[in-house]
Amino acid sequence: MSTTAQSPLGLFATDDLIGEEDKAIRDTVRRFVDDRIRPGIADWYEQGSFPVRELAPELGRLGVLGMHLEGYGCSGTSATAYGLACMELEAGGSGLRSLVSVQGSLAMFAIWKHGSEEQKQEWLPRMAAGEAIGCFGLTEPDFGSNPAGMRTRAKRDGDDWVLNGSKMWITNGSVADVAVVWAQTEDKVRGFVVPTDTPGFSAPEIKRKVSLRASVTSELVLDDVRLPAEAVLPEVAGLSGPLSCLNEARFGIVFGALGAARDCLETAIRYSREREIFDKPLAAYQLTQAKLADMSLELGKGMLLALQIARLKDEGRIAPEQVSLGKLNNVREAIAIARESRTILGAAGITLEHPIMRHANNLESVLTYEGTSEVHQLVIGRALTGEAAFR
Ligand code: TGC
Ligand code: FAD
Repeated sequence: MSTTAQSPLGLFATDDLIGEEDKAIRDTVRRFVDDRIRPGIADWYEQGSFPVRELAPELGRLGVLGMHLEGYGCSGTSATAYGLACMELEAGGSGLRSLVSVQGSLAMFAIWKHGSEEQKQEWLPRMAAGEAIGCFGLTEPDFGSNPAGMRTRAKRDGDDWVLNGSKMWITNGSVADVAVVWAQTEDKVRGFVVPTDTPGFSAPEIKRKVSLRASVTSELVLDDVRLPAEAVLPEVAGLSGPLSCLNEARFGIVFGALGAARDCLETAIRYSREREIFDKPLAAYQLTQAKLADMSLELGKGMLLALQIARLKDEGRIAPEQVSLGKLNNVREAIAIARESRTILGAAGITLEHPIMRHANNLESVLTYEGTSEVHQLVIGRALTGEAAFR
């Protein structure tokens, strides 16, 4: 007997936990992704290109750039709305969510939280509108998980600062107008607002990626980059500066990864109902249903976790290790869902005709950036035991 099919998240009734305003924002972002991203994403992925300059003003008009920040042209939405928007963006592609995360949660947040009033006035309204693109340079070739070891140096020369060093794997680097660069000074790590047309700054693009192909990833080279005294972010010194920004971006990924997973699972369900194997739909076999049931469980549990983390964030009482719980679980489960969904499509699953393999490959980057799974396990381990086991 066949009955009406429900969506995986419909089964969990998670919409009941979301306010009307947040749902309306989510639905608007979903429509944008359907109209503007889905038609082109497979080609962009295949070509290894992403029209960041073209998309940024459209994302600005959509209101998602720095959407959870207050003032300076930002929308000032709830954290929940921001998370839900990330989910819809990543259902289109992790590269799209990355663009929005790096712009809003890393580059804009760094200036919004730690910048001077002049820095905020100069950059935030244009960045919220997508007229200026930002990037965030923390990782270096030899220091990813351990940014405390960074070699990029900022030295005083009179009133000026002079920066030397390099950053690696920087999203939006080659297309950015402004880079927030973290550098070691005589005493502490400080953040610098670097216009990318400053002499000595260059950002060669990293090619031959097989993950996040529809996303710009770059090296940043700082060769005697001279900046005025006002370029430093005045409100923070020490590693807590960049790490505070990572909390924001990691929060978006807690939801974002579920968007990619949902897209894979919905594709697998649709395909299994259409594909006839041994004279009946693939969906009518118990083995298929076991896979679909298990994947739906993980998607729904991930969503409940994400909504709880968003609730804590909206109430202003979220701790970094709680964000780690969500990032670790939801990215890990999203990859598992992508791989299992692919099996349901058989050979058809390996092409760009379907989004699954693209999502699966992208999620490998998502597992690594914004803190690897191992880093998040260690953050949670420290919270549980009181022992820091990073070193
Ligand atoms: P540790 O001694 O633990 O802390 C140093 C200082 O930072 C403070 N802190 C935090 N502050 C805010 N938020 C957090 N999550 C924080 N974690 C630590 C801490 O209180 C301390 O402050 P203070 O005032 O006492 O100095 O630092 P550690 O050197 O032992 O490192 C800890 C560790 C390993 C967890 C940290 O280094 C880490 O998270 N590593 C991973 C690096 C990472 O995630 N990089 C991401 C780069 S950006 C990116 O990937 C963008 S991808 C594009 C996209 O998002 O789409
Ligand atoms: P490593 O730190 O060398 O880690 C290698 C392995 O060792 C990992 O499995 C790791 O978990 C493990 N490991 C590390 N420490 C421990 C330990 N204590 N115990 C056990 N295992 C450990 N960075 C930015 O600053 N800005 C960006 O915009 C940005 N965008 C990115 C975009 C993409 C597509 C990618 C792939 C990366 C991006 N990154 C960015 C960099 C990203 O944050 C780093 O790749 C990440 O932090 C891991 O650093 P790493 O690659 O050097 O790996």
